[in-house]
Amino acid sequence: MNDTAIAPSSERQAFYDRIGEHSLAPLWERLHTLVTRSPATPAQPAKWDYDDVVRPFLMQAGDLITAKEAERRVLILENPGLRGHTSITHSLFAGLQLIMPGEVAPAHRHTQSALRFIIEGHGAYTAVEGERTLMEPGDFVITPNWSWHDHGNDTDQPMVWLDGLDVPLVRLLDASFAEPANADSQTVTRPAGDSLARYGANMLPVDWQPSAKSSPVFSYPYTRSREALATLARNGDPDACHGYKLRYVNPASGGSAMPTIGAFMQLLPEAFGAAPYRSTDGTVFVVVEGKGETVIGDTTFRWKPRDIFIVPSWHWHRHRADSEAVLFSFSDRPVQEALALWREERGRA
Ligand code: 1HN
Repeated sequence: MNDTAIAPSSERQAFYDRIGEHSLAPLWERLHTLVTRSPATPAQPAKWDYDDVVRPFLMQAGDLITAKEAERRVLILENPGLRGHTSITHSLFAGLQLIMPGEVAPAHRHTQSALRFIIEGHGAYTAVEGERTLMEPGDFVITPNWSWHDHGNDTDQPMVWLDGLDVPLVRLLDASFAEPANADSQTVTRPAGDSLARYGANMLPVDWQPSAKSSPVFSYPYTRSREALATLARNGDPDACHGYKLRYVNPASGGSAMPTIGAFMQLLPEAFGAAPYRSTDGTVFVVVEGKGETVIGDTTFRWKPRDIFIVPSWHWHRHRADSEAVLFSFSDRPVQEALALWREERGRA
């Protein structure tokens, strides 16, 4: 596990060239980049300023192409260390999707799992398996893998949300299947709010057995998450690294809402300075409320509501809140936990 590669002698290089013609290669030239002492991701820390940079471009995209023509009008948040890979971390995709008034993003389904975190607009819908969910800023909405979904905006304002998908992970595993529906919009088969009442009231239908690994609740409204965090903040001390942090769960299993993506929401009290923290799951953060900064390695990223930033795997970082702040985040933590790979480390404040 040397850290430095030694240029091969011409005799060795000639050997590598000969074996290369037979689809063979010397592991000893590559071992040190594969089996590293700690994670060495090419992904870089980065921040996207929503109001001043991303939103204006998103609105320009709205003039260039319709949602129907694009199928999904999404600007990819591409990690500067992974250009051309359509990824924000090695395993995850993030993008911002715009639906203008009157538009529909046609129904389809795929083996990639998706989450939506609502950024702006009020009352456009995502339909999942025949049930529409109206979206408000701060809501967390899921589209489990292989579920039919379409989006529509019957309001008079643009609607924007963050899409988080396990697209790069599914690509790694060569397990992508997708299918368009035969109509743009799904027939509504269940009234809005049905799944939340059935599965999201800390109760489950008697005798119901889950048939999928994802949560039967499609929408986790911000009002509820925010209220829970506010109550926690009144009732006890914050965690030194996270403030008050909750994870979104599948009520049928206690696990993450979807098997491949974990999602979280945390409250940082006013003037809170977090202790340093790092973990192996590269994490995408969305600022919901408040202003502050996150120091990632040597770089300080100032943030405000609707900004998005990425902390790559195993990068020390610490959050500081000027005013009381709320951060949403997601990562591949459930995958790493299932495979016994996930690690974390806490530093001193
Ligand atoms: C997708 O199907 C959606 O359904 C959004 O809204 C973003 C990014 C990559 C691949 C598929 C959607 C996506 C996506």
